[in-house]
Order: sequence, then structure tokens, then C-alpha cells
Amino acid sequence: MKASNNSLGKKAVATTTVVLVIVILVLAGVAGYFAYTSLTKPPPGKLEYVDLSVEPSVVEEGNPVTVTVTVTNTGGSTITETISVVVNGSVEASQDVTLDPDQTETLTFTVTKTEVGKYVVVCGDLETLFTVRFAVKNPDTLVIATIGEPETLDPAWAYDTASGEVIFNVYETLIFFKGNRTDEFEPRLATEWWISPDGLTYVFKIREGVTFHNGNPLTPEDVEYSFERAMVQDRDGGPVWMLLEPLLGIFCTRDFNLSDPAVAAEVGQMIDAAVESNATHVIFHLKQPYPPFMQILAQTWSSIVDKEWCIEQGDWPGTWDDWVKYNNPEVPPLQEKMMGTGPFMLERWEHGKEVVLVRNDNYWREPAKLKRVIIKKVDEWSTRKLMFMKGDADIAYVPRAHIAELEGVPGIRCVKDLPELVCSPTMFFTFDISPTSPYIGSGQLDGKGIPPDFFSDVNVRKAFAYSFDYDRFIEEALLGEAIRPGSPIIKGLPFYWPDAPKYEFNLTKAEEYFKKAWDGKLWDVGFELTITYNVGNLERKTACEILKYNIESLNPKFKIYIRAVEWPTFLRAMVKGELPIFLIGWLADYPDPHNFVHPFMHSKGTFAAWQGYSNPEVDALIEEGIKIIDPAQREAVYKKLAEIYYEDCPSVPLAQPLGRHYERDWVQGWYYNPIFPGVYCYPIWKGYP
Ligand SMILES: [Ca+2]
Ligand SMILES: [Ca+2]
Repeated sequence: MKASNNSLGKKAVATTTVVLVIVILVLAGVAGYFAYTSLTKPPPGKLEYVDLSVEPSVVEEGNPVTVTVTVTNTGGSTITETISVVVNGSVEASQDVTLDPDQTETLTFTVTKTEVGKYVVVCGDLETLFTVRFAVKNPDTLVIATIGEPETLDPAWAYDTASGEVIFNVYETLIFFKGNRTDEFEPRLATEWWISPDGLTYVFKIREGVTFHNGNPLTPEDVEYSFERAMVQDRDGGPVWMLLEPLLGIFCTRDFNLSDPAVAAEVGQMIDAAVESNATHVIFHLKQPYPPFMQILAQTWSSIVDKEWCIEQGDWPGTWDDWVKYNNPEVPPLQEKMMGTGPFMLERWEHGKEVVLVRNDNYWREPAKLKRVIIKKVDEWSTRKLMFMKGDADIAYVPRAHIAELEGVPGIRCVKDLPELVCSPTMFFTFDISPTSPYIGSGQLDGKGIPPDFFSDVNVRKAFAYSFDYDRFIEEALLGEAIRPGSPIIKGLPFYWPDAPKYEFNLTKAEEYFKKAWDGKLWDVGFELTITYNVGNLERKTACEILKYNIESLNPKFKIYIRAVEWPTFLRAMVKGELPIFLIGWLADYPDPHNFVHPFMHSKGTFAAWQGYSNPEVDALIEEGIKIIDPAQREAVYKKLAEIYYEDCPSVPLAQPLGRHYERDWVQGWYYNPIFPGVYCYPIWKGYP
């Protein structure tokens, strides 16, 4: 690292020196925001710039601009030259100047109505460029053009980034990540906290004077209610296992037989006892030491809701006699509504179109600078691109396949190589597909479909893993901006193992495993299945196509169909076990290997449960790993898990991407934190600083 930094540094210094010399010669005195991109050698003739200035210093579309050029003749004889201002290729104004030796003259050009683009001042062989920027569109409103839309607005239910992006701008948590750190926290709805030396008790002092968007005051009781409500709800495939594991030592409330009233009462009591409050504080009692608990508390599932308002919406009343009624609902009462304490309030969610947030003017901190945030669902790249180019979108999701189209486009800023704590996409195999799935053809091993337990044969999984061209995928879909981890313990997490075993693209081996699968019957009869991806996600589409191409090339009886579906449809089909293969990413909830091995490998973890993957040895190792304090012992556990992951092949990580962020250059204040589900809008404003 250090060596390459040094050599880069030297190179940069050399280049800077050359540029500086030219800049000093040609542009002395010019400052501000202009991009002087083409500065060339002075002509053999003797005319030289002394000064060039552009007023105002920031030129926006439509503004008049004055260019003042001072030139001198340093040669030995009289010289005549034309100086002109060329706008986007055509001459806008020009003046001739004739200078005797040592004579200096200043010329002024005025362009009354500027259009966006490149302005070049041409004087003989010298060309100097400046840019007229776009006038800031909708200066109080931030428009984010993205794909997909939230699955829900209920923080206890939400477990996808599209939902999380809305939620973490409207609701707040006790603590929040400090800047771009994932391991340091700052106060939000709690002002102070204490953790007992045994790691089992967490105490938070609740901030006074905070109100919800309906005007109700925030109380410690609301905080207690928020966590208990989340655990009461505990929907299938939701995020609440992250609270249940540290607080109750379980992964799911339905691990108990809740239809037995005595058992239900006991579980209710456990939930109630785990979180307590008094007039000023909230206390958490953990079942076991759990180092990532603070990270869990800083995330959307730990959002604080208003108890009274929730009850008015038909949510859990806060009592224990019939709490099971509110467990794992079909649709949560807060599915479409929000009532937080955060800097923005929900104005509306127009399905299939946009979510609109408005500023909370009674926010307990200084109100946000933006009045409005619109998160638009624009699945078509061409439409999204047009919006972005015209400045109708301020921040846009740009699929990697299209990044070249935005290269050098004026007015667009790209922040590159953002380290992502993301394992995406990963190819998951479903071991027990729902027999009613529309994606398995006949549902039989008869060449016209697949049986529901198709992927329970490890040979099938390995055959698929060897059929994928990983390098091509990273090159084509991610333009090389990714690394490839062997296991879900990705780079950036403690105990990452760079040399973990992983599958390589090898069609000979793929054929070998396909021939072994289903006692040889699969190779003879063939199969058909459908893989889906969410609309607009070109990376996943490319992955599907690569898989289809290679597998179909092996045997004419192998057939893979690809279908694009809406994001909520995709999620629901995945949870129901209808997707034979699903490609999805995993964004870290907290930067610890436990947060990856649990969803990917534990029989009760998010993905593994959807897949129906279960290995008791794996479960035991995962449960052991989170409780160990000694790092060397922990490392051994996670190494073993990486080995088993390779052998069992329940899923295959295709890439760990390095991210990019695209915004109009008038967007200010955005910052990156790898744990964020989307754009955190509070610090953002629009304008040119
Ligand atoms: Ca309680
Ligand atoms: Ca309240």
C-alpha cells in the first residue's frame, strides 16, 4: 500500500508541476470553478496571455458572462492576431489585436445569454477552456432516480435497501453511525449510554424535547415499545432476528409453539423483560455478550416509533395477553404509513412511481436544508439517463454497463471505488422449491422441468458453480470493479480469508458433476427452469445470461429461461421458496463475519432459511463463533465455516463490488458510509459552493 502511494505521489507531483507552470504563465490570477482542460504551449510567435478572467466566477446557464483577456507581445516585431470566444464549436465573438513589441492590451468579450457547455478563448495556437454549468434545477428538492421501490415502510418489517433508504430519512434510532465509520457512534434519540463490564446490560438516556411528526412527545416508553413491537411482529424473513439473538438468545419467536397459550405467555414475558424503561432511561438485558449490538441499534430495524400512534393504526397495543395476534402478520399495520422523529416526513408513496418526503420544520436539530426529497422509480435506464442529463434527477442509479455513457458529461460528478460491504450478487440455490412454483416447469425430472428438490443434490450445485464464468461476469457487468470472495466472509470484515477455496469456471468439471447428478438421470433427460432477476438490474441480468449460455452449451436438453420481475414480486417469490435460483446481494447489517455467515449458512438465517439449507455442524459453529471473545479462536471458527461453505456449495458469491456514486455537481454534502441503505439526505443541499 505504502509503496504504491509513494510512486503515485511522485507521478502526481511531476504532472502538477508542468500544469502549474502553464497555468501560471497563461492564467495568472484566475481562480474559481472553471475547468481549464486544454492548456498548450505558447506559439513560436510572441503573443502571450498576461491575464484571463471570467466574471462571474461561477457561470450558470443563462447568466451573462464577461471574459477579459490581457495579452502582450514579448517578441521583437509587431504582430496581429485574432482572439475569439468559441462556444460549443462555433465562434461567438472575435476581435483582432495588433501589438508592437512590449505592448500590452486588454480585450473584453461579453456573452449575454450563456448556454451550458464549453467556452474556448482562442488566441493563435493558445486555447483556454472554461465551462458554463447548468443552472441549479429545483434548488430545494432532491430527486433520486433509482430502480425498484420499497417493499414496506414499516421499520420492523423492512429488510431491503429500497425500504431502508426511505426509513432512515424519516425514523431515527437511539444512536447513529459517526460520519463514514461503521464502528463509532454518535447520539441521536439517546444522549448518553453505558454498557456493563459483562456486556449484558445496555442503558440509554433518552433525549428530552423530541416530538414525533404528529407532535406527540418522544418518551422512554416509546423506545421500549418500539423494540418490543419489533420482536412481537418478527415476520418471516425479516430483520428482527438481529434483536432476538442478542436479547432472547433465539432467532425466531416461532421456534416456540406459540399456539400453546402457556408457551406464548412465557415468550411474551421474555420479550417484555428484555427491554425496560423508566421516566428517563431505557435498559436492554442481553442474553449473551454480543459485540455487534451497538451496530444493530444504529440501523432501521431499531427505529423508534410512537406507541400511541401505532396503537391508533391497529398495531400491537403493548399488552401481553394476545400479543401472538400481532406476530408475523400478512401485512403490517405500518406498511404504508410513517410517523418518525427524523428530518423528513412522509408526504406520499405513489406505488410504482415515487416516494415523496417533506422537511420536518420542527426537527429537534436544525431542519434539513432540502425542503423535499423525491425517490423516483425509473426502471428504464434510457429514461433515467435523460432525467439525469437534463438535471431533472440529482442523484441517479447508474448501472455499470452504462458508466461509459456518462464519462466526461458536464455537470455530473462521479465518486469511484467506494469500498462496499456487499456480497453481490450471490447465486443461491433453493433446496426445497415450492411445488407450486411457476418457475420449475413440469416439477418433475422429465426434461420439461425440475423436481422441487433439484438442488438438494450437491452435484447439481457444483455443476452450476463450475458453469459460471466469473471473470467474464466481473469484466462485463462490473467492468472489473470488483473482487471475488470465496465465501460470504468478504474483504473488509475481520477474519477475511483471501485464499479461501472458491469455484472457477470449468465446463469440463461442470459436465462431470452434471453427469453424476441424480444418479446420471439428469444428463440423459435434461431439465428446464426459469431464473428471475429484478427489473432494471443489469448486473443480475448479465449473470443470468452467462449462466444460461454456458449451461445450455453443455447439453441440448438443458434449458434455462430468464424472466424479469418487479422487486417486491421477486422478494415475495424468494421468501415463499418459489425461485429455483435467486441472485441477490447482501449489504452488511454490521461489519462482523457473523452478520454474513448467519444469513448465508445458518439454517435459520435469512437466505439459508429461504433456500432450505441446513447443516447442523454449521449451525453449531456459527452459534459458537459469535460468543467467543478471543480473536484467534474466532478466526479458526470462521475459517472452518469458509471450508464447509465451499464443500456444501449452498450458494456462490459472484462478486464483491467496488461502488460508484453519481450526482449532479450542484449536489453538496453527500457522504458515503458503506453501511447506509441509500442516500442519507439530512446533510445534503443544492447549489455551487
Ligand atoms: Ca418491557
Ligand atoms: Ca409517545
